[in-house]
Formats: sequence, C-alpha cells, structure tokens
Amino acid sequence: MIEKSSIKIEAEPYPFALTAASCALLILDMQRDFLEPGGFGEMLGNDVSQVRHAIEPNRQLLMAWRAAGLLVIHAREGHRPDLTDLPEAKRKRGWGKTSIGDHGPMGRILVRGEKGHDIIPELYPLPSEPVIDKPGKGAFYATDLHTILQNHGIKQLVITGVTTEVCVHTTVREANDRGYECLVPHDCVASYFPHFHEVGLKMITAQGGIFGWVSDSTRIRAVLPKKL
Ligand code: C5J
Repeated sequence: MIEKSSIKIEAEPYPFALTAASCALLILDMQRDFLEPGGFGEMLGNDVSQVRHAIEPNRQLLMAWRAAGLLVIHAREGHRPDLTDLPEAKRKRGWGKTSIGDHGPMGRILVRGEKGHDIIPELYPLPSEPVIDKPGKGAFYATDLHTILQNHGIKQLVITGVTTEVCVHTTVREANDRGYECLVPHDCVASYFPHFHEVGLKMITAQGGIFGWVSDSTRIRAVLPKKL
C-alpha cells in the first residue's frame, strides 16, 4: 500500500507536502540530442558538458521512484519523420548550417525513431513507463500527458530534465495552470547557461511559489516510501 497521507519535504519557498500516491516523476528530454555530442543541443552551439551533471541525480531519483512503485513518465522532444508536425518557424530557428530533420552523427536531428532522439541509456524507460513524444517545449502541448495523469489520479509532479529555462520551465508553467503542484529538484535539471538555470529556478519559487517549489533530489529520495 502506498501512503496516502502527505510527507513534508524541505523546499523553497516553503515545505512541499508530498502525497506519494498521487505524485508522478516526469523526466523531460534526457535525450542523446540534448546531452551527447552531435545532437540538436550542440548543433545550436551549446556545450553539452554543461548539462551532463544532471544525469546521475536523475538516475538515483529514478531508481528510488521505481523502488517506491510510483508512476514514472518520460518525455522526448522531437518530430515525425515526415516533419509534418514541425512548424516552419521552428525549423528555421537558429540560423545554423543544419536544422531539425537534417542528418547528423546520431541520425536525423530531433526526429522520432533516430538514435539521437532516444533517451540516454542511463535513464532508459522500462516498458511499463509511459513515454510522451512532444513536438514542442511543453510536455502538455499536443500530447496525451494530461489524460494519462488524470487516469492515474495524479495531482503532484516532480519534474526533472533539460533544459531548466526551456522545456522544464514551459512544462512547469503548463502543469501549474492545469492544477498540478510542481516540485523541481535543482540538481536534476540543467541548462547550457548556468545563469539561466539559477534564474529559472528563482522564477519558479518567487512570489510565494508562483509556479511551484524547488528542492533537491536527496531530500526527495529520503522520504519516498518503500513498495510493499
Ligand atoms: C531545448 C529543451 N532547449 N528540451 N529543448 O530546445 O529544453
């Protein structure tokens, strides 16, 4: 039996009351295209080593979440192979030599089914864990994420992944507007721009937690129940 009462986790701007039975772990875009050389992140001129420090805390949190028997959902940013879901405005963005759909060292960039689009081996989903394929930055836009969460009775989300100020922020905002309480472990999110990461986290907790709460993965792991 998973505990239905809440457990307090130290967080900013004040403790988060975790109700494990109705809380899912949502891991965003921990894909080769964002974390490994040769992918979309690097194509945009970013240094992927800036975001790799989030891998190990995510791996530990994922293992603890699975051990507690709680819902894990993964999301991937990417497009259909025929690119019919890729807005022209997004394709052209960045002014790079290559764009989404072009061939790179890990296959076609940010295209579903390609090596680069897949989730990194360290955090690979189990067959039982839903994977949300999203065409945008937010995990709710043009996906069935909200339906899946509703069907599981989820009211709270622990949101991790990359990048802090882009897909994580967009998804936290989308989730907040849909009535979910969002907790972001700062060590499980990362940005190519450390100052955007810092400011992005402050924007979540400002004004009494306008978008949610920020804590760290060690505190969250410490209170997770053990599956019976
Ligand atoms: C970006 C993301 N940064 N997953 N996507 O383009 O944050």
